[in-house]
Amino acid sequence: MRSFSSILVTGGAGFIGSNFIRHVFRHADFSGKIVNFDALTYAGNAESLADVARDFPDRYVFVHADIRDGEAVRKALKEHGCDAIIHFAAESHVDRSIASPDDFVQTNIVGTFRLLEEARALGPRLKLFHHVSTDEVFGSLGETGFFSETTPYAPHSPYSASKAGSDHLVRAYRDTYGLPVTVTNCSNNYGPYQFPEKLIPLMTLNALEGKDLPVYGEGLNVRDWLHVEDHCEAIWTVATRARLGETYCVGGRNEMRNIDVVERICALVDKFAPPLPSGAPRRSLVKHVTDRLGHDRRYAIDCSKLERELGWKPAHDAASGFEDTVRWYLSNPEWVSSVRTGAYRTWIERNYASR
Ligand code: NAD
Ligand code: TDX
Repeated sequence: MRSFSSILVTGGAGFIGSNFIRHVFRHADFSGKIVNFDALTYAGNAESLADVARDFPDRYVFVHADIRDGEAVRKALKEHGCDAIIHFAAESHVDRSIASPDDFVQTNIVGTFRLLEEARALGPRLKLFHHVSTDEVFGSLGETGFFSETTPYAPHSPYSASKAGSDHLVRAYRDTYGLPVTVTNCSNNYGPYQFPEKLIPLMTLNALEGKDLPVYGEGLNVRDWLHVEDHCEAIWTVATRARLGETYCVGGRNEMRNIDVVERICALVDKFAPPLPSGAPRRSLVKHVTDRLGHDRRYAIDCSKLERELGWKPAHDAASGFEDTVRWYLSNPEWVSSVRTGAYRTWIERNYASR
């Protein structure tokens, strides 16, 4: 088992990164330090880790900086004696990549390159560079079959193409310079602290507020939903136990059509929130809208390598996972309003100015 004394986590103020940092502090066998290195884009919310900052003041550090800034990366690695990097930072929303691909190329490809260069400069001090990637690099499935570690790359959106580029760079640094890398390619995550542009929090909050629920096309596209805590445990398992150089696919064995996800959310919001003024069930808010350009039809992951070799299994079932998630968004209006208004930027300055 690999152990680390100080981990640089990039993108730790985002959805999965913040859940990961909390998971490692609260549930993993880890006594070291975590340096959360995040540029706080619209998707980064340092408030998502307020409890961690409070409970682990000597072991949690926040660095407000950009992965494209090599000097800032170098300084953070040196100052905090990091011996591992776990790389989440990315532009992550497919629709934004279609409207405006520039930042995706800059952060996901150029930013990953910059980080790899700084990782390489650490030499033997670096025990691990773990790269967090997506199943979208494999393209789209038909009615049957699954993505696995041997599926050829065929990305369709600027987002997935930029993630594919970053995956190739990471593996090139392994093959060329012997960088100690591991990679995970994961399916759609759900859970607390997800920015409400993604399907599940967007539909939950729109349903709560009686707004339209914009389902792309017929809503028949399929995603394989994985609870974010199961993903975090998978990353920790791979980071600490996988053979260096390996890739693992991570999925929830939980395929659902988008329309069924939205209807499930509507039923849960009807159950836990006050009724709409009209008394109509929330599913009446569903509005079929123009389809996403190049919309991948189906994603599904065969995660048997991870199950077989490292004994990981998703612990959350969809029924309770979806219910807990919807209830979390209904019970955290302050978090929702802070990510929507950008108030967290004031919060970070207030809370971290002196660190
Ligand atoms: P997110 O958009 O919620 O968070 C991204 C974080 O990265 C934010 O805190 C943002 O401030 C930070 N960031 C962006 N650009 C940066 C830069 N140039 N320098 C430093 N920080 C920067 O994303 P997420 O959903 O948490 O995804 C995390 C990772 O997991 C990404 O690499 C994504 O591709 C991958 N992934 C996500 C999913 C999913 O369902 N959300 C599934 C598979 C893989
Ligand atoms: O308003 C919407 N209406 C809708 O029908 C939105 C936001 C989405 N959708 C559909 C598009 C997808 O088929 O729902 C599905 C899920 O959409 P997103 O939440 O945008 O996720 P997706 O595009 O599948 O990508 C996600 O999973 C893989 C993450 O955003 C990526 O970062 C990750 O790599």
